[in-house]
Amino acid sequence: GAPDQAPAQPFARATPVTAPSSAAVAELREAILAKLAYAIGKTPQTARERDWFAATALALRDRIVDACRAGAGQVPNKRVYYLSLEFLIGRLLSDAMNNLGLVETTRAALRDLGIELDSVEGAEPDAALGNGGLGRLAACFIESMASLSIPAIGYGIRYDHGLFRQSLEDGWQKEAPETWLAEGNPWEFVRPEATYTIGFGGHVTMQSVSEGVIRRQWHPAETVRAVAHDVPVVGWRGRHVNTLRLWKAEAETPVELARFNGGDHVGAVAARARVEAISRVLYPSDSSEAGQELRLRQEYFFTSASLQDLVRRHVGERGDLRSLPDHAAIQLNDTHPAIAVPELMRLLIDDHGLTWEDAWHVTTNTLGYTNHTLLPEALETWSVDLMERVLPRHMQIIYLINWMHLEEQGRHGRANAAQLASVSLIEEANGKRVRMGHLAFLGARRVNGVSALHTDLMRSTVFKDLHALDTDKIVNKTNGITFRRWLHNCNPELTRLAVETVGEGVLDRPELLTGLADHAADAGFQARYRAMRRARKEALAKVVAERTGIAVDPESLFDVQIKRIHEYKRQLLNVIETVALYQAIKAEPNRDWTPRVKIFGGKAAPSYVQAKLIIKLACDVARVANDDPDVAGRLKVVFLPNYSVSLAEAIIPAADLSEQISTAGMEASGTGNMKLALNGALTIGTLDGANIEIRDHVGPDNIFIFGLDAAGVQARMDEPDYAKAAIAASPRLAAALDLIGSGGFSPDDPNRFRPIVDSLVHEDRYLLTADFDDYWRAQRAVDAAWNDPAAWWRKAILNTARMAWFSSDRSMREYAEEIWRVRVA
Ligand code: T68
Repeated sequence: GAPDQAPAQPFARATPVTAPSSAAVAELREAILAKLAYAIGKTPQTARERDWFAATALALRDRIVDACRAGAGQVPNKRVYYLSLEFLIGRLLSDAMNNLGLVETTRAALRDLGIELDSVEGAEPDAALGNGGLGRLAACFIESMASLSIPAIGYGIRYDHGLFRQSLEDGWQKEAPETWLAEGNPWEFVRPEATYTIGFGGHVTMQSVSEGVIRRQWHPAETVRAVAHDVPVVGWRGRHVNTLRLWKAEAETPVELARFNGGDHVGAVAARARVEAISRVLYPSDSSEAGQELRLRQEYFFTSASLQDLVRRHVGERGDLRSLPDHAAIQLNDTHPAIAVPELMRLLIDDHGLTWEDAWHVTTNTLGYTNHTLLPEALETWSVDLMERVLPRHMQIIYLINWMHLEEQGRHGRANAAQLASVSLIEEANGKRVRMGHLAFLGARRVNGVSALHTDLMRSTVFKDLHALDTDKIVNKTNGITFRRWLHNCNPELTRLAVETVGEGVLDRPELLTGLADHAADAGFQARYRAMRRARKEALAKVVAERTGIAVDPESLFDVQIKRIHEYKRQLLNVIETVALYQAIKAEPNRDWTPRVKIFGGKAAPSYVQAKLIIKLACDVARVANDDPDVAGRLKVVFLPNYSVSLAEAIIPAADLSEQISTAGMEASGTGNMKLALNGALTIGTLDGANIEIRDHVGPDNIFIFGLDAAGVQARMDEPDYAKAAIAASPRLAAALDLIGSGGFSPDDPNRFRPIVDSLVHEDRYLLTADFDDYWRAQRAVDAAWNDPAAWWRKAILNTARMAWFSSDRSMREYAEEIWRVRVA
């Protein structure tokens, strides 16, 4: 397989239940052989796994094109355009095979050729064009829209290098470039005819065209071409195909020939390197400010290309741009494409001659904005100086939008200075900056949060004053996950069990999973459910051994925390509890401890020093605990390097316990929480994000909730010295912190983890100390529950049975009805 990627699914798929016809197998086999010969230029004797993958992907792509052509010709009444700087799509082969109903056909066709499907699947690199939840959500949504036959185009950037490859050197995170395109991408179609010019910098001229009408024209100093690369996305049962259109930046002039001929070989391509840097690498920072000029250029680049593309399509199909809101819904995934507000205004007014009023009506009836965070450090702002330099015409439009917006406040008698300052697009506190969240809010018809709690907090905190101006604008759209990938493909055994128990209809209608609840207490059914989990744990144990050299026992409870490393997600709370457990076991080695394997996975932003130190701590604790004979057989700690979508597919079906322990009010939703609960892991979690809705669905007896709620967090933060008080009140926490702070896990550098302990004692912004004792209590409740297997597996089955609502099909239906106003069949 590709280096550092998860092995492919080692089990037979659940669908279709019937064996493929030999004619279909022969036809696909010949198609794959033809691709291998004529598109790859290899023979079966010279082909590597990667070549077989490419040939298989190309053969399947033909089938997708056929499915696409079946529906071609009609112009849909309305299209959804989903603009996202990130699409964390992972591998596509199993998606394509499964949705086309060709898994077993492909397996048999390859087997005829002496090739195993699993190894072909393992040769596909992950498309890691995203950081974490936000990018993965976009990938789930694009698949669900295709499955629901919602006509949609996803727009993003075709990064040469996706999220960095993480390795651990002596426990320290090291980053290396990710190279998913090194051997080409068989899924994509290059569309040079869909190329647009994107400008940067320069100046704006004014020209009086008639009495009172002034035309402004932007004259950029620099331009770059955006070239479309299309990846077809086939929906469930091949009914519908949508497009993911990713833009690549190309210089207008590949080489300055005179300079090159004059001997300046590097200078001759310097300008090219500068503009093509726009689509070179994905920014690796999540939920924190990137704040670089290149990032602003990326945002404008893909937003402008996408809007030019959809405007051209609308003009071609309908003529008049004033009808755009009837035929297009544009969704902004976070504020990264928020520059769409002034860019659409500019295109409509400057390029297409609409009046300001008409353009504003079109804009505010076409755009929707999804917010994914309320953390102050993650709210995007750009300095006015930078915006004026890079996008001078857009800055003029933003000022005019703001002026009209503030004028209107005055007319409604809401003109007090504090109110105006809070709703203004310009933040004046530390140098003038444009608030991109406010800009997106004003430009959108609907603004949504991603869980019930998060949406409530939007209304009561960051967007409080804007919300008061239009109380219908903010709506909730709780996140979802695509069950095709996160149940059917990644857990074929559980899927087969579900199909055999409640019927094949469950593949189309996840609500039928509720039928499993009738069998939750049945010993025979529990045995089959446990066998599924056992098989997946054995497979994961192999991966762990290969990647880390650590031997883990599949009999143990697999306790999993997989997500980006961030202080608010509180991996540190989990590590400290691990230390306390280690101390407790050593103190009383003969108690009946529940054997546990703590599994961590996740990347830290390369510049996030504290997050990297937390990874190092987890690895140091792992080394000490895993070598200590006193805790052998009771506690193992694993940090799996290079967490990715494909690794998640291997971990999630093998998890017994899902750690969702963010400080209440800080995790907008979470989506890994949904994937793990669907696969039957029990959640230990706070009342944060979608955990609350998960509890409501699975039932409070089938989840382990602990800690302060969002209101409790707010109140506690106002208490003086809350952390010192909590540590003083908890001998267990104090002892764990002492051991960490005094070098118990870092004898080579006893002060290594002082900064971690100090940050808890003196500040503890994420309330670890406040929640520690209740977390410990909840973990011991988990131990007790594990020791009653019949009760444990009943809870696990009830989790699977009751998670259907968290399908991204449900999310997409809600967006379609309430935000986009498109009909879903
Ligand atoms: C996540 N956000 C939320 N951001 O943290 C998570 N940010 O609660 C939620 O479930 C998920 O979005 C989907 O709604 C992110 O993943 C980023 O990755 C990100 C990337 C760049 C800049 C800022």
